[in-house]
Amino acid sequence: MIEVNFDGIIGPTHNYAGLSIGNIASATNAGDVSAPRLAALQGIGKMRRTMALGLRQGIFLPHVRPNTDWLRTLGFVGDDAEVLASAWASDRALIANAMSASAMWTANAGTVSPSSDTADGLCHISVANLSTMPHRASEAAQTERQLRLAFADPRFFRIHSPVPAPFGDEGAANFMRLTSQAGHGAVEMFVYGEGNAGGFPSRQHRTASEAVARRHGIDPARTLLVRQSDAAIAAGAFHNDVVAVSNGHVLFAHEHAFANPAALRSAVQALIPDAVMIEVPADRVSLHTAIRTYLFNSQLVTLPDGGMALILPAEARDDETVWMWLGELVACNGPIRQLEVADVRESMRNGGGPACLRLRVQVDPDALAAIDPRFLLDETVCARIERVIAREWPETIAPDDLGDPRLWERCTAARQALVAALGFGPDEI
Ligand code: SUG
Repeated sequence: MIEVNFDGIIGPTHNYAGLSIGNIASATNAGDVSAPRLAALQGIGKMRRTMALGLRQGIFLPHVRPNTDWLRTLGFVGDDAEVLASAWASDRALIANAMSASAMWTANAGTVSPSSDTADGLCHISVANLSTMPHRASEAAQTERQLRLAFADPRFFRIHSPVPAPFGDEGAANFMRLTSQAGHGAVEMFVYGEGNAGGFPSRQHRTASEAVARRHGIDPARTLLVRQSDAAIAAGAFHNDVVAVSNGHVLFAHEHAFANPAALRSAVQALIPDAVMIEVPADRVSLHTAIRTYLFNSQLVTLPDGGMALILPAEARDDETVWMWLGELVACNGPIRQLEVADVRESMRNGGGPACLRLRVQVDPDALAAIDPRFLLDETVCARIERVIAREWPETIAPDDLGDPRLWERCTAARQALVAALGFGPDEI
């Protein structure tokens, strides 16, 4: 199987509106001036890094923003400019929601079960409903459109519409998968939360996780439902991928990521006896530091030579305790051999690290050939995207700019330029 990482291109409306309760970075940076052009170029820079490591890279496009269709469902009428002006006059928060670039975090686009795990041998993808936050819930329709376009071939792929609200489903950010090196198969782990923790909502509901596993046709004997610890949610781990990441036979997690880590360990060992579980103890890296630096929101990837690398946010390198721990990790001759640092600070400031920005899809060569090639990246396409971003994306967005008709027009035109540059028709995506 070949793993393709599909990153969301960071859209021209990237801004700091503080929309996500329980996401400490989003709350802390609310009201700051954002830098959409820099943000998007940082995102492309990370994609270039993964390609340079010999990995396959894909893209998803920014959604239509401002999202006038969504505002129309709230009763605003007229042409786009009228809809936006009346929404701004009525409730600025609605415009903040309609301008959010949050579709960039494609780890929340959907949950992917590769064909080797499913009863019918197809790769199943469930679109996430993201029902907990309004700005994220409005993503599902456009996400579904892109997924159905990219993975249209029914010989290999099956796309499922979102699980109905209010069963919150946040996609692959709360999903992990382990595979045995010694041929013991795979295990899919669905991580959910219960109720409120420290005043923050748990966004992934157990019912939604169970529904996704059922729809994908995963063998119940190889499915684990894992409860996230309340302590992690209360400390700001609004998604499991803020405190844990898996790849191949390796699970890398914070000591306090799960409600019952001992039970998880023995369940994994029973199914994947050669699994390696690397747990970072709280007395080396506190939960608070792990969440501030996004140590675990790194991409754990298998390199072409079989070794594993962690693609970490720069914030993890900038913290002495985290960097020291990582130095020991790579020195100990375990499966993780290489550290790669990616600067995605603009995304980080809204709570999105390297792992949030990508959706992993594992495919065999035939299924890879069946993916719409416009969603796959190479150096030439990268350069083309960078030129569009450099020319069209706003340099900055301050909170009051969100009500400026010139910004609305500019962002609409910027996305249209990207859509055309990538070979999509104006209404195709
Ligand atoms: O849903 N931030 C996103 C960050 C998502 C990170 N994804 C993963 N962990 N996989 C969220 O909280 C902030 C938007 C704002 O405040 O304007 C935001 O939506």
